[in-house]
Amino acid sequence: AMNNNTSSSSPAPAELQAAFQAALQRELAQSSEGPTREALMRAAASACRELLGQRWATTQRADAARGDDPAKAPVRRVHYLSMEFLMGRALGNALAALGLDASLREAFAAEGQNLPDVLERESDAALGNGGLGRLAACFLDSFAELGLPSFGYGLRYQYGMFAQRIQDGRQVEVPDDWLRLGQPWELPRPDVRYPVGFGGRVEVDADGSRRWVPAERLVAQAFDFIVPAHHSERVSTLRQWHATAEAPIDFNAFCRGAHPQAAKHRVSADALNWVLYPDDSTDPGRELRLKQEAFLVSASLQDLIHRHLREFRSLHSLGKLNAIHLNDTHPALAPAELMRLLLDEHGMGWDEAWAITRQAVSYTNHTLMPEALETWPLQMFEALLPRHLEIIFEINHRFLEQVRAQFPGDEALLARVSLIDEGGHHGHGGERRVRMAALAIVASHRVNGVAALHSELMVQTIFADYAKIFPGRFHNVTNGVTPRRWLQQCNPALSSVIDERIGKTWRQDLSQLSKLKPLAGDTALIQQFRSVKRANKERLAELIRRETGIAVNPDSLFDVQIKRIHEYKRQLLNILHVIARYQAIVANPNADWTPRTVVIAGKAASAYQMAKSIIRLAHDVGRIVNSDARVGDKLKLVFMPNYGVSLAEMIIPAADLSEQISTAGTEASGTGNMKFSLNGALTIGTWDGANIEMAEAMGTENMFVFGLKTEDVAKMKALGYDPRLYVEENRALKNVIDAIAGGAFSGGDASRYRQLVDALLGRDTYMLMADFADYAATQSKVDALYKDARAWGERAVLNVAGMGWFSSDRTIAEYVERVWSVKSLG
Ligand code: DL6
Repeated sequence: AMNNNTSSSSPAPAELQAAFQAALQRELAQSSEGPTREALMRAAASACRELLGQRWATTQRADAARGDDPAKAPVRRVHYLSMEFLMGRALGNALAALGLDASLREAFAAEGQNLPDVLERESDAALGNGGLGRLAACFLDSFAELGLPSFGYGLRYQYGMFAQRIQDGRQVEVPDDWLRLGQPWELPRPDVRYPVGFGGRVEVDADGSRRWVPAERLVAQAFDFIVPAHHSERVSTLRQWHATAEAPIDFNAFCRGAHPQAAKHRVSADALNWVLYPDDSTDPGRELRLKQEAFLVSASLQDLIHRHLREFRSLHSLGKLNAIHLNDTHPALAPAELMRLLLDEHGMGWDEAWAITRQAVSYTNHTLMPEALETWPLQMFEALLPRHLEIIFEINHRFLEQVRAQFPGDEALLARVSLIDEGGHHGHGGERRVRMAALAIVASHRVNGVAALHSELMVQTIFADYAKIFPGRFHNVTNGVTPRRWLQQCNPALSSVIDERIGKTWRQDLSQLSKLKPLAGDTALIQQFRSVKRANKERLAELIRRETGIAVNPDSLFDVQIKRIHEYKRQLLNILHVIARYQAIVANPNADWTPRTVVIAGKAASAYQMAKSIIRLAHDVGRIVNSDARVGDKLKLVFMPNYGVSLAEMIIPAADLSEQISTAGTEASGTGNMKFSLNGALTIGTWDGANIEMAEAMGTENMFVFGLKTEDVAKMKALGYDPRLYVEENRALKNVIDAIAGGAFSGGDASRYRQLVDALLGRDTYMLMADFADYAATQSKVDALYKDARAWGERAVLNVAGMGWFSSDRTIAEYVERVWSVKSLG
């Protein structure tokens, strides 16, 4: 019903050509370099941006009228609040969506350039860390495709995710100055600006009403990034806030010659947009991070209220017509800020404001790692957001009253679920803290996890108490990925092969892929899959050579693990297997080895020493293995630097084997797992996250599943797990550990990996030792199947055929149905 499927009447190429030529002339007028690839890229982007701007205005007009028909249930506008959007490049996607690839290909050819080379000149918008940020980007694509009235809200970081360089095998972080050459995509909205306050105090007026008088005021300025649908003229918007100072210069101070003093507000505004926190488990500049979160939330909600008043002239319907979604707890201040705006700025009473807030807000949790649950020291929070703290206290008071009535006498429960951690225990030095997840849960009408197992564990572990208090509030919505970017664009050759067999509609309705299932045994189809894979592997081999100097054989099995480096994701288990294989090859070089190229890529949070040590080990092992003449093509280990969205688009279509090997119960969902399978890679994986649902969809026999299950992990830990026992009884594993510990890969330096080895033999939190034997045995099954090209190819087809359910279009349709629609309010 939402799908406003005006059949894509793409603009006449002549009109686009004119816009492109005009933009190119502007580019050329600004530079003496001639029509470089950069100039062509920027000219194409700016021509597309004009068209998208027109579509944006049309979409907004249509959405504003969405409440007009009293006969229909009103459609709610979704506001997706996220500190991260990992967009990658936009030009290729825009051209595909607008149906303009062919005409621009010609325009570029006229300038002596080909399309892929021009597209490559765009820098990635890497305003996210990993899965959570990329999921948000896939969601924007689906918002547009489904015609959902929506805004994504984020921050316009000056520096996105750091660029990763490798020096002497070690990660070095360099700033990612992605705005350096300007941003051809963004549409500045100078008329859309809101004040955002920090600090100060709360004043009580004569009538008893409370008013916040902030000490510092910034101005949030909107920049829009427009995301096109592929099968309609709808667009979705990513609105990113940029901070400026309300008074950028203290002129008196300047005239006195006190320049730093004069620039104080400006510097503080700049800091807000300065960098994306590489948040994977580091302890960020806490206060600045809190300010960033508050800034995103306040500007976005003021924008929502402003738009709602313009469209409906009253706030009473705000909850019914707007959904506010929290992408993890980073924007969890939203309910407190919405309450403040409704109470203090718009004079609403508590009960109505709270009802509206609860109707509007919903929250997704993305990780079970307890250390990742955000809390803020109460003192810091109060200093920055005094009025918000008052409101949180009041929410908490009312909530605890309700719990007390529901579970009389359970004081321990009250302490556990309170929005305030009273600090009466170890950790955090006994200080009081505000629990953001608690606020998000209490203020939401729906809370969801991102895969079936994760959602189940969420209510059994971290949120068990809340699930008891609010049965019915917790749901699952399994993640998905956009098939436009992750198949159509990144793998045009495979897309054509699929088109030939089942038509093109899978781009809009991925469930169509199941039509491939009966064709899985088709020799010609298997052959086509194989030759596409082979071409993609050649392209990747060439890139590997360029980036690392390592020559790899495209006929070898490409075994790939790409994702953030984290202990729970177990890149180390992968490396241990590489070492074991290396030792076995050296011991028996003439055995019938299946040649393998193991590719690892990913960034480590800058303060995460263990993750950095794993990167270094990958390089140390790679250096020895790759240069050993006894090994040759039988085994290579490649670490590709600077993993990001664009690199993923190159690597995934070339993978034979996808490594999804997290300890069971630790990976909330995974989304890379879906992208690989969609591109015809087979998965070696644990019974974790969305791997489980993928295996069930394609048939478990079509995935290489190994290792402990979640219950086994829990049981073994309860009984007292001793990793040394596994090492003692497994000769191959012992040799691997001994080699690392003895300095075999570190030039005899036995100290380099001491910590790493100690962690494995001591606590082994993620149970690599327990899973090693089954992992290695399962890798041998992979070798055997790969030798049988036909059997392997058949499974590759079955993998693709089984992925129909994992489109982000399906995910978003479920959010609409169960979380965001008026209906879901019950
Ligand atoms: O839901 C998206 C993505 C999942 O697929 C990954 O399994 C999960 O690790 C990731 N979580 C994060 C950490 N977020 N926080 N906070 O990125 O979310």
